[in-house]
Amino acid sequence: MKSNFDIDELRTALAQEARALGFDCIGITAPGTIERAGQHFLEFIASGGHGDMDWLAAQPERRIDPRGLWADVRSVIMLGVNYGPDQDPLAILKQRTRAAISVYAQGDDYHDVIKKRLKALARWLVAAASRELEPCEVKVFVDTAAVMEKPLAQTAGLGWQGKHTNLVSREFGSWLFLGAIYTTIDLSRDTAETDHCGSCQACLDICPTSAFPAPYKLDARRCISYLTIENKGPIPRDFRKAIGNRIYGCDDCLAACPWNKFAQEGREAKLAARDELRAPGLADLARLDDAAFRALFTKSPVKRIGRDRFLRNVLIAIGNSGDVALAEEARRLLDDASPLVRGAAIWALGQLVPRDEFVAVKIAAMSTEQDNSVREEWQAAS
Ligand code: B12
Ligand code: SF4
Repeated sequence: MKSNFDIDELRTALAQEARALGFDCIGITAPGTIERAGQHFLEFIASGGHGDMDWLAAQPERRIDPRGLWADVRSVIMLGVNYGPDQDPLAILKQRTRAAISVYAQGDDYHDVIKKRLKALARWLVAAASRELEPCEVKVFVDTAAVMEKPLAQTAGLGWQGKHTNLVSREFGSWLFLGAIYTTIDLSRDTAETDHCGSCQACLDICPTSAFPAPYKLDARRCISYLTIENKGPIPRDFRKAIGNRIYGCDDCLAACPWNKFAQEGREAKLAARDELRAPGLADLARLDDAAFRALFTKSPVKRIGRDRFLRNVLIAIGNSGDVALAEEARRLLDDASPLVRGAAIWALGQLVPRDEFVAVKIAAMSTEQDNSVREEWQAAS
């Protein structure tokens, strides 16, 4: 021991520093506290619930116990950033010619914003610990490695995993981004939070695609967040209508949670909704070329899916718009260079124009279409 500063004082100072850096909550847990969640994770992977997210299934030993990722970790510091919306996120779903982008993606990418803060806090910890107590090492994560952030946040006392599988906080409801710092120093632990869902199942009932086979279990393959963000191919036909105008992620189960009555608006300007992403018109989005797409979504997580997947999603929303005027956008995109976009344009057009008109377009297009997936889309649409 180098000074009178003890481990609890270090913890208190760490919490103050976290707050100053823009984190809204902090809790500390030990690496060996998520054994049951690890078991559930293995069951989830065995059932195939992760769909095409092979990265999620890879090296499970690293994910199910923090010591599998880093043998020297002694404490896990979990942090939350509130991104509570300033409007009802479900209101946009009624504006069918406009696009619904999920709350988390209307501002800057949280990975970038939070990672910078985690690094700053970790640097502070390394300096304070070695100055006052003993040297320590750190690693930071925000959805960037094999870390079970939600169960760790629960054992660190930040909230509990609700029936929609996300962490619910008494203070911030469903709207918390999570980040983690693993460290080699032994810090005092917080008490785990317990489940406060009770008999409520509002999140399960609202899900448009029935993605919950049971409370606390999500089949990611049915979740609109997966279908519009992670899924690289065409959107499976069974889910297209249910997607409505959601073009990037989904907030329905989060928004339905009654614990949101305690939620507050987020205080980080970088994560706040950009005006142009609150309710963009589908027609404008359908006209984005690659450069315009990149410009509109600079620093936004939406950029990650690229222009073609994005247009695929916009076309599904156009097909669901009920607005015949938008058929022109679909018709134009039948000639797009991307087969993914052409395939979604076929479906959209089929939803909006009369059958005889659609069949005439199909006959003309089939005479030149070379791509098998697009030809299949025409066939299925008849
Ligand atoms: C993969 C992933 C996804 C996938 C799968 C989602 C999922 N539920 O797993 C998809 C693409 C669908 C997704 C969507 C979303 N995601 Co996501 N995602 C992740 C990621 C990278 C890993 C999550 C994971 O480990 N999944 C694997 C499964 C097994 O975990 P699980 O569902 O939590 O499984 C638990 C339950 O099934 C339970 N369980 C199973 N059986 C049983 C039985 C009983 C009896 C009980 C009690 C429990 C139980 O135990 C399991 C382990 O805890 C994390 C970041 C990270 N590294 O942790 C972000 C993360 C979970 N996502 C996040 C967000 C914000 C979202 C979206 C809200 C985005 C959006 N608006 O579209 C949606 C929410 C959809 C939903 N209802 O979950 C945040 C959630 C923050 C929070 N407060 O919880 C995270 C933590 C990212 C972050 N750093 O902030 N996501
Ligand atoms: S994010 Fe939407 S689609 Fe996914 S589980 Fe929640 S309500 Fe269902």
